[in-house]
Amino acid sequence: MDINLIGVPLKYGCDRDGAQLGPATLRENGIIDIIKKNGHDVHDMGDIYIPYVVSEDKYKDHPKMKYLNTVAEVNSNLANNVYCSLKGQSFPFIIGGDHALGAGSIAGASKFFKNMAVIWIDAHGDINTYETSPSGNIHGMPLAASMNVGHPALTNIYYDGIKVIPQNVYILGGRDIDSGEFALADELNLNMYTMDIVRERGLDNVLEEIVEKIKASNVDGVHISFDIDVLDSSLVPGTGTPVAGGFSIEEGKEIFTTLLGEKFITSMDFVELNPKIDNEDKRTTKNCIEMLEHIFSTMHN
Ligand code: DIR
Ligand code: MN
Ligand code: MN
Ligand code: MN
Repeated sequence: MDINLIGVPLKYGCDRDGAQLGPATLRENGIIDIIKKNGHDVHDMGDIYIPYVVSEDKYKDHPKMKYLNTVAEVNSNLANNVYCSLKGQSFPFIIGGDHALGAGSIAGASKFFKNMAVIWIDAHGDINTYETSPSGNIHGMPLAASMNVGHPALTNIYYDGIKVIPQNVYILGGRDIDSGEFALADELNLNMYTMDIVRERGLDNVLEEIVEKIKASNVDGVHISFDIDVLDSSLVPGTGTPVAGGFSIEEGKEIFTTLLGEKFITSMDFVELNPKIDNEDKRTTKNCIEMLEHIFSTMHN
């Protein structure tokens, strides 16, 4: 595979210092070599520029969304990088940074594809709006925005309006979903596979159903957005919002073995590593690297 690595050292979407260090930490720990040694061609596009904003200004643009205009602008620049990568026949692999960047990745990919699917792998739904968000953090809103739900500053990133239709959205691993998010998932009839459902039906069965549904839909691109907090909190203390009851490393690997094995994945995010709050043993970074080794060894050449 020809891979464009795109760093997005964003922290304004989670409002937590340290999330901006994700791309540098993954590069320091060898992500480029991991991609290369698995037979891929990699082009490190560097980091998307993140303007500096003082925390006193976080509500300057909107009373219920932190750093709104900055997050929107960064996403627009990311979107164009993703679009250009796909135009150049490269696979955009986006490393965060917080999950607000998902809106930019999806905007860029959706401009390239006629009809795309998104697999959102996360302990959270990320389908809040400023009206339902308990935090005001935009990293809890990108998937709603991509479906054209929420504030225009977010739904009109890169180009106006809907980026992915709700029937092409798959949410996997959710176990800390806000009440407004459940209401929206219901209203839009989203394909939501919460951790309760995964435990009840089995991960392999759930993955198989997602694959079958995607194959039966006429999508021409599939984006994976992987929030590392979908892994169990004991494995990822170095993420902003760890949640118990998550996937093991083996289960995380199984997800990618199945999904990447289908050869329909066309872009991917890997987000929410916060090296600043990791354990002394650097457990979160190590587990991220182990996941990345698996991802790039599973991805076809
Ligand atoms: C929470 C946390 N639902 C919020 N979201 C996170 O602030 O909207 N998403 N951490 O990954
Ligand atoms: Mn190349
Ligand atoms: Mn997330
Ligand atoms: Mn999350």
